[in-house]
Amino acid sequence: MYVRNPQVGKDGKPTSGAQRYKITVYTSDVKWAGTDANVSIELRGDKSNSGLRKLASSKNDFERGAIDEFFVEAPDLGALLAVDIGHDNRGGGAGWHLNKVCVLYGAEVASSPSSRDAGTV
Ligand SMILES: [Ca+2]
Repeated sequence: MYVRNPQVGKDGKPTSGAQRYKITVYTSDVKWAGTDANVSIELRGDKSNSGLRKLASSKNDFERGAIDEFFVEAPDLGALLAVDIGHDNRGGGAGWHLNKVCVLYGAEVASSPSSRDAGTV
């Protein structure tokens, strides 16, 4: 699943200067942890930030105990400083318990502190 932006060429590969960020989202394995709300992420680096990107796939993602992977293309953000993830509170039982989110880019992995309730974007 890809969240595309204009930095991506016709062949789906990043144009020069773009980076591909692999986002792995771990939903907690607790009651009512899953959500059907629209989940968005923003990656903030020391050079730039990605802007808000919707994370969605064709399947029912962000369910209890699930691990969902997404790719976000963005210009090189520099060193990743912060990852904001949240949802729009839509749908029944929108509340979402996020265990953690990992961002893989280049050779580096950034991981959030474990276990928290995801806020609303
Ligand atoms: Ca869902």
